Amino acid sequence: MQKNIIEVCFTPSDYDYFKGRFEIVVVIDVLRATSAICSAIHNGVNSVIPVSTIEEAKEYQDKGYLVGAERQGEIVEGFDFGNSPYSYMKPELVGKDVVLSTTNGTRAINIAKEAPIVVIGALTNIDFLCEWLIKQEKNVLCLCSGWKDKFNLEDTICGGAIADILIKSGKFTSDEDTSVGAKYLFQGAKDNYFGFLKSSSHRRRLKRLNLNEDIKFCLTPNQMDVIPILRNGRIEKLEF
Ligand code: 3SL
Repeated sequence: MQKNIIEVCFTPSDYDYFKGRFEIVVVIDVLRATSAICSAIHNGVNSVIPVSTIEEAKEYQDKGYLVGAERQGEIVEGFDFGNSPYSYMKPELVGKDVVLSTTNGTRAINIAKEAPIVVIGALTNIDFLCEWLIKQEKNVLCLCSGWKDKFNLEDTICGGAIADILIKSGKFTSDEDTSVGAKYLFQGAKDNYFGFLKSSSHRRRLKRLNLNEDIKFCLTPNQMDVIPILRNGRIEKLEF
């Protein structure tokens, strides 16, 4: 039996080295963009429109959309909310199309948007997502959003976890050292993500901003059976 490929790309700036070989790209920004998007879609937001720049976000706001915008971990002044998963659990957002711009996550989604299938991955939906990925019988790339084109631990660990689960299914294999390294990091972190990531740069950054509850939420696996998928520039719920 021919196995499918699963690889991990550490940063958006490395994406050019991988792109074109994978039918499915899983974009990951554990802290916090893709965790927030999973929350939004799981809690009934109709769609999330990911935009890369504050200017685009502003244009949508002028058209009357609800818009979340985050830079450096903080809500950008003048916008409705930022990037906390809790902001997207509100009854008033149910059924709405919401726009989101974040430092790295929405940018990574837009970098991957030409791939045949783009889905959103986080620890919060990991098992459900992997179960679906295994059934697709397609090559999968985990694109880590990183931090400003640099490597980060939390996205890499999540990519390593996805690679580990897919390879253990017997239907996938990987070849790149990025994927091997991501799996090793996942192995070291899996019993205590919170402790393992204590000294990671973004965990420290969010802690300084008193966002510990967000961190705990984003590092708690399997809270939602949802797969957000990008279609025509909008992220919506994949229905089965
Ligand atoms: O970089 C991003 O897209 C964000 O997830 C960063 S933050 O967690 O909102 O600070």
